[in-house]
Parts: sequence; structure tokens; C-alpha cells
Amino acid sequence: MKPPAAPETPALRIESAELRLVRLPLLTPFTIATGTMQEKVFPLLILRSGGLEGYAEAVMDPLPDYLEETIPSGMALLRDVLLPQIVGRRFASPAAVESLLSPWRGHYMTKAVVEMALWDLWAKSLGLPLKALLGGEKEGVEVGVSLGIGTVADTVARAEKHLALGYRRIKLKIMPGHDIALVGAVRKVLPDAHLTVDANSAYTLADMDVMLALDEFGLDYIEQPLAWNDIHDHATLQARLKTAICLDESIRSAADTRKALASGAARVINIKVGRVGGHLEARRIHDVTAAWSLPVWCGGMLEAGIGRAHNIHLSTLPNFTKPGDTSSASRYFARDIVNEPLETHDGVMPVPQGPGIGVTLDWKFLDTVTARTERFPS
Ligand code: OSB
Ligand code: MG
Repeated sequence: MKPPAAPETPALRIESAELRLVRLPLLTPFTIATGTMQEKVFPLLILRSGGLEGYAEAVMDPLPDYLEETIPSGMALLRDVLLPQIVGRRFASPAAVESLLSPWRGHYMTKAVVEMALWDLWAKSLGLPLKALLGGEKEGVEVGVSLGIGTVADTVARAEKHLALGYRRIKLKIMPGHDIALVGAVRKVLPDAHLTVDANSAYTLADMDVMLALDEFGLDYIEQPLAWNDIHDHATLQARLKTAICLDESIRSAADTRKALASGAARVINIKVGRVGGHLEARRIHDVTAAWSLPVWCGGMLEAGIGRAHNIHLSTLPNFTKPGDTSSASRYFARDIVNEPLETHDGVMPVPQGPGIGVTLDWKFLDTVTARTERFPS
């Protein structure tokens, strides 16, 4: 018997790209152990094919404070290497871009913006929501809030307010000298809340006394207490704690995840699709963690609507069982760059409907917050 004829391979040709540098004012400055963000500055990539557009935001900061990538270095790599390579090329699937990106070392956030925009474009070309292509089924995703560093009294008030709004967990940013008393004060007024802390790598093993004190507050996990590029010391610390360690900065790949879980460095993983090079690697990390019967959750980088929508679709995968950081956009911005409001109801963020990431750009407003635009071909 003759096998059925192979279907014609669908392929999508990237006809052009547009790279914008966007500066969006934040409603309130956001302080973490490494510094304060006054505004959200990000590269926005638009890929075009057959009358459709795919969108993604890159999550690196202007300076290498959270991780080592920066906006200037990322935009240079996009301009000089990555976008000239992909514009004019045909792709048989979003996964096909990986072989072009993987030869370059590091630059996970820069590679991610290309891969994510291609996923959005691909899903739109099929008329399907991105979550359907990734394998997610949820209609909405449970989220908490990440509270930046402030005074103890103010942080307690914000924690109470957000819990009352229905947010499913409160994450407190901590740093040396702003840790035990803060967590103690919040725990006192919210004895039953899902509470976590995020140190953004501000401690070392020499701070074991602080870690052991934090271990007594019944936290869901302690996020990235030690160095941004460490796994080994986190394993030493995890062996001393009852509380789970969650790794953020240290995890860039499924291989990092395997090493962290196998060495006992963490029992929870924060997945940020931008930090790990895109949706495909994010899904691999999700799968490795699921194989260990350990949970993941979706982190955030104060994204505007495009990045927020990508995060929501990714969070629909089954092993995202802890609340993510993708809270209401109105907590961050007076006005977003997308037309659709991304707002939670009782701690649940609905998945935007429609093809791709399900949100559309507010071009008029976007133009007012765009500092620079580059086009490929120019
Ligand atoms: O470590 O998760 C982090 C914001 C900027 C840089 C790093 C982090 C964060 C957050 C905020 O925690 C998450 C969000 O609300 O988007
Ligand atoms: Mg973090």
C-alpha cells in the first residue's frame, strides 16, 4: 500500500523586521537588591510575514545588574547578526530558528526575543492561540505579586492590600539589613498567606544566620539567595534549610535545571521565558522539573503587555503549579502599549483570546513611547 503523500511542509518566510527601543514610565519605582528601576526600558521586536505580525519584548536591563546582558549589547547583536540572518529566510517551525541562534554563546534574552516573536507569528499563521501550540490548556493562570523594597510599614500595608485583592501569594524583595524584621512584620499580620522572599543574589554562605532565621517563617520558598551564576553553594544552603530554594538567575537552560535538581540546589524553579532563550527552552525546563515532580512558576521582569501576554500563555502549561508574577498591568503602568487590558480577577489572570499571544499593539501610544526604531531590511 502506498503511504499517503507527505503534506506540503508549511513554511513561513520572515519578510521584514522592526526593532523599537521603548521607554515606558512606571507608576512607582521598583527597588530590588541590585538597584531601582524608574522606568521600564525594553527592545520590542516585530516580525512580519504575509500580512501578519509577531511580537516580543526583550527583558534585559539598560545595565548588567540583574544578569549580564544589556540593552545596548542585545540590540547590537540583533542589528548586526541575528536580524540580518533571519529576515528573508523561511522557517518550517518556530523550533527551526534554534539552529541559527544556538551557535552564539550566552545572550539568552536577545535570542529569546527573536524566538518568541516567531512563535507569536507562527500561531497567528495557524489561527491558533499561542498556548495551544505550547501545549497549555488553562483558561486563566493563578498569580501573586512581587513587592519591591520599601519601608516595613509600607510593605506590610501593600501585602495586606494585595492579599485582599485575591492575589495568591505575596513575594517580598529582601536584601542584607532589610530581611528578618521585614518578613517577621508581614508574617505577623498575614499568618496564613503564601509568602516568599526574593534576594536577587544579595547573600553568600557567610549569611547563614540570616538564612536560618528566614527558615522559621513558613515561607513557600526563598528565591535566588546566593550568586546569580551559582548552583553549588545553593546546594550547600538547601541542605541546611527546611524551606525550599527557588532558583531564578542561575537557571538559563534545561541543562542548568538538571544540574540544580540533581545536586539538590533547588526544589522550585522560576521560569522567565526571556531569561532562558525562548519558549522551547522554557518548555524543556518545565518538562525536566515535572519529571522530578517539582513545581515551576512563571517569573516576571515588569513586562509591558506583549511580554506579559507571552508569560500568560506559557503559564498555561500543566506544571506551572505555583502562582506566577504576572499580575495586573495597571499595577505597573498608567497606560500599556497593548489595547487589551491584562487584569486579574481574584488572583487569576485570564489568557488573552485570539490568535498568537492574543493582544494587539496600541500603535498611536507606542509611537509616543518609542525612543528609536530600526527596520530590516533598512
Ligand atoms: O527577580 O524576579 C525578579 C523584577 C525585575 C527584575 C527581577 C525580578 C523582578 C520581579 C518583578 O520580581 C516581577 C514582576 O512583577 O514582573
Ligand atoms: Mg527573582
